Amino acid sequence: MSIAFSAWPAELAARYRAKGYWLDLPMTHILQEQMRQRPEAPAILCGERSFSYAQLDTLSDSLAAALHQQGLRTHDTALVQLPNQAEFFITYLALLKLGVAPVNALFSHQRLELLAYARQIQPRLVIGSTQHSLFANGDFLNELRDVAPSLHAVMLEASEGAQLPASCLRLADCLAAPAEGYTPTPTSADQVAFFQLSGGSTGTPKLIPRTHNDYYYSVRRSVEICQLSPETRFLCALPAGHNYTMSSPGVLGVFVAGGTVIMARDPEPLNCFALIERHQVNWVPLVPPAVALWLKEAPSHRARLSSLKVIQVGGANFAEALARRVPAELGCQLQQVFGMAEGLVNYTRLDDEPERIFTTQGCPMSPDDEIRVMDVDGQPVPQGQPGMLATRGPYTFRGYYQSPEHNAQVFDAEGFYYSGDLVEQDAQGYLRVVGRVKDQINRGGEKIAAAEVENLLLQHPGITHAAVVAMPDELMGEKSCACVVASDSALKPAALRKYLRAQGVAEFKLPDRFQFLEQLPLTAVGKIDKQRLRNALQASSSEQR
Ligand code: AMP
Ligand code: DBH
Repeated sequence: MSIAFSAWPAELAARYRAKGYWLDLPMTHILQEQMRQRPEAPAILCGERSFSYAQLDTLSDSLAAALHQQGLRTHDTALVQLPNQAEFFITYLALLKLGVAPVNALFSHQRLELLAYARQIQPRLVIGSTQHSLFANGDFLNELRDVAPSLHAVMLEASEGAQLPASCLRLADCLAAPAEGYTPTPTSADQVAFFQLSGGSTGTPKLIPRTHNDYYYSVRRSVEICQLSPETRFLCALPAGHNYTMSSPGVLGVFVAGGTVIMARDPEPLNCFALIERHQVNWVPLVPPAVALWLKEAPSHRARLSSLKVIQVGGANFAEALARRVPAELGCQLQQVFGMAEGLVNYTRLDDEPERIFTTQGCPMSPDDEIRVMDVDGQPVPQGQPGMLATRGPYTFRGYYQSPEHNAQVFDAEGFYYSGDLVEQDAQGYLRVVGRVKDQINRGGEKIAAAEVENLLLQHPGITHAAVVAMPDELMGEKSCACVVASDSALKPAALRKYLRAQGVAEFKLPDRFQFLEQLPLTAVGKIDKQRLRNALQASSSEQR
């Protein structure tokens, strides 16, 4: 049975088809096209290994065939957690061919995140890496099998001949298996191709069903705007599964254009500079803190960066002062990107005036992206005034997976999604992100749902109240502070961090600071007054300067 999701109303779907946005082709078409146009061109460079498009096709066929032999079928789901390596994309393509919809967990995710995803999708397959502590032995697999009993497991080995947990296949063996006669069976183009991850603002991490039609359109339109070509040499240094890295225009955009992706394990500048020089990289997406680090290191390495044409920056608020330094100090163009895994992506255009590029986060990529900027009473604000962003369009989702209550809160009756961002829109349609109403911390592009961390803290017997809020940070933009009322006066931050780690939450969600208080300030209606907490933290951080 196909995966249930909130589809677009027929009238809008018809419009998106009529305008050529939705092609009714599964995303496996991307690889088919390159097999026709340039099978021998290099698609991925990963360490000392190089993979042509033809090799991506063969390897993903092999993996799909091996998984089919294990009993996996169209409309099944999978939980995938792989590091930034070619195998991530080979696996993604194999699962598209097989019609198995994955959740691509970030490599930084831990036990709680993976279990939350597994509970929601009931996967029949997990693909992990023994490099990750969760899969270093079989304990976590057993735990996953309690949630999803008919689970097959495939592991990427950290090193050749490494010990695998019991009852796992080796990914390397699956990739080496012959796949003669294998015929792909992707899900149909109007069905779920995979799940994206939401940054979230609730207790449980939410999943975003993305269909072939909507996602493939978002990638093709991004390729047009970003003018990718077979000459594109793209550095993949942000987490590969992130929506930005994958689709804006992302690695999939490079595959659509027939260019080359160079894998980096993370955005650390010196390693990236070496890759840029060695492989003549000309395009790289980054988050703001990475740009700050690159700007710091660049002066002594300018010559190594001479191939760069465009640095994209998105994921979190990018200070105008830093934006202005990019062209002069990194020697390339800046593109600002404001996107979300839920859909809507805004870009500054490559031929925009520099002022526009430095001071806005771009405008919607599709002519059929509908944008409303609303006040708290549900009325549109005058142009140029800040308000809540609401949007719908040909690649913006219509509901989180299995979350009717949350969906009722973030969608209006016309199907507009309220992203929780405060924006201003100018007369040309360009957006500036000026704030946020969702209860989230944006730690340099990594999103933390306050409620998720608060729930974990409140499970500690020594904590009576907890409120997690953002505090300003020079490098990360924001860091997280947990304001807690403790019944145990001997409780220390180190013990609380250890407690959270033991619960199995991703490291980036651990509060950067703990503030012990006698009581939490309350609003008139008796809710925790987070604004007052934030103001107090802001005041104390500026005192420290
Ligand atoms: P996610 O839900 O994890 O996909 O994160 C999307 C959110 O990241 C958006 O709703 C914004 O809050 C934030 N974001 C993305 N790009 C930018 C940007 N260029 N400037 C400010 N915030 C951004
Ligand atoms: O932060 C994001 O989620 C994001 C940023 C830029 C995104 O999803 C995107 C571009 O597609």
